[in-house]
Amino acid sequence: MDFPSEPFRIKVVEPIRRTTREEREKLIQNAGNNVFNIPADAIYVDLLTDSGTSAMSDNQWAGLMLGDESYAGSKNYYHFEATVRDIFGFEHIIPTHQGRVAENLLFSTLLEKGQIIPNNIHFDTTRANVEYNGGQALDLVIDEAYDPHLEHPFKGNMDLNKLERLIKNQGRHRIPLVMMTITNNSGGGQPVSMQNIRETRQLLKQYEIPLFFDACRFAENCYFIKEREEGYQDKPIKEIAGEIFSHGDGCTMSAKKDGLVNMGGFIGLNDDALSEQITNRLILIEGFPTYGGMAGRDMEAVSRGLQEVLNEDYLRFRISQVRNLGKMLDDQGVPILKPVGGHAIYLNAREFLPHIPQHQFPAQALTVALFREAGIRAVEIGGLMFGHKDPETGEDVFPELEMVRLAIPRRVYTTQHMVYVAESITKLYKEREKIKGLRLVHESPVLRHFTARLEEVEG
Ligand code: P71
Repeated sequence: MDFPSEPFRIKVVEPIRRTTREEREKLIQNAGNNVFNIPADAIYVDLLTDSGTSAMSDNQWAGLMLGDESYAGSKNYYHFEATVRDIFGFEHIIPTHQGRVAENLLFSTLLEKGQIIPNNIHFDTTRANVEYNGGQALDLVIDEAYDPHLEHPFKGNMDLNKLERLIKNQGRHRIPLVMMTITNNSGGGQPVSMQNIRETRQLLKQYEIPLFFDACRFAENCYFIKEREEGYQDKPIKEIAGEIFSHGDGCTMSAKKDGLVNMGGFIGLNDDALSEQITNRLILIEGFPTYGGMAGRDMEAVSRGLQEVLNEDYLRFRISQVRNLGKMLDDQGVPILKPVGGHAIYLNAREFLPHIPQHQFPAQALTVALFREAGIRAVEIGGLMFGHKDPETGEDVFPELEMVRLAIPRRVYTTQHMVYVAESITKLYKEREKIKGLRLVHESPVLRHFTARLEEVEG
């Protein structure tokens, strides 16, 4: 197994606490069997998200001290703008405090009611921003993405036949832009190939439809291209990134992922008129154009983080750490989504807990068991997150997949932590029939998984 060791050493430590099983029983009881309600300091290994949870480098921390908090024209903005332009190549760089604001600004400015935004798979906040602005968010990823057992090197690819059919049926005026999420988070952190990006670009060019990237995990996507796509083995990551974005008209980015920071984001784009419109709205809802929603020091940390994330030793370690956790689980027969993506492992809860019917939330039951047994926090991506009542029949509708996502924060946990996670899950798998299903006792009308309360079903 390719097991590159950490390309960093530890200068500052943050203690994490082991709780007793008794404590965890009480905590999960009080939390209504919902891990969102557990105080973070009672978690041993927190795999809830890889977003905003990165460890910054000494270089980034040093950058914070150089924060220029001038309202207008902060020197950190110019550094940020130059760095983003250097990597992404876009003419206009509009800072925002996180990704969803970039999406909000883009779609509230450009989308007209009844228009369609295709994507490989929209992330939740992208979909919500499209729909809130009266648009329709369509997922056009290749069919292979929906088979959790199928090994495919670029499961995030856009299905070009579906896209062309859509454009022909709807006409190009109903599609103000096409998005591509790299890597495709909602499909398991799967990469998109350069060939697919190029072909999508060529197709859209014929119809004069702009292409935008949701670039949150762009560096991880570049690493997969380097590893898996013919002709890229000897190219530096930055060059691969440059090629990707040269095919686009713009991007939205949550720097909380591959920006290696705890808060930050931006829009990059080439269209002067659109940039001006977005900037006017930015001033209304986020801030002056040279800071968006960020402090000067935050922009400095993003600039430095974006340079560090291109480092190949870092990316090799990062991608391997996630992959090796997957391998340790797979070797023990634990059912996971394959191939392993860039930022997370997904446990297949239906196969893990075949004795729990879907209406008893097997993925949530597994999430709860993981905390109770090992103090590990994951997130349910299944019936609790996506299930709903059909408005016409009143019947429960459940999603195809019941998954538990273990998202790995960047540069935070050591290999030994990953061994702990793998061993804990393997132990749980061996005793899986002891895990019981759950029943909802409280739910809110929207985004119920954040606040839901559940109880164990007896027997
Ligand atoms: C993740 C997140 C963070 C998250 C956001 C909302 C609910 C639960 C968790 C955020 C993304 C993302 C992609 C592809 C845009 C955003 C929003 N992901 N696009 O996976 O993955 O960025 O959080 O900075 O607003 O845990 P933002």
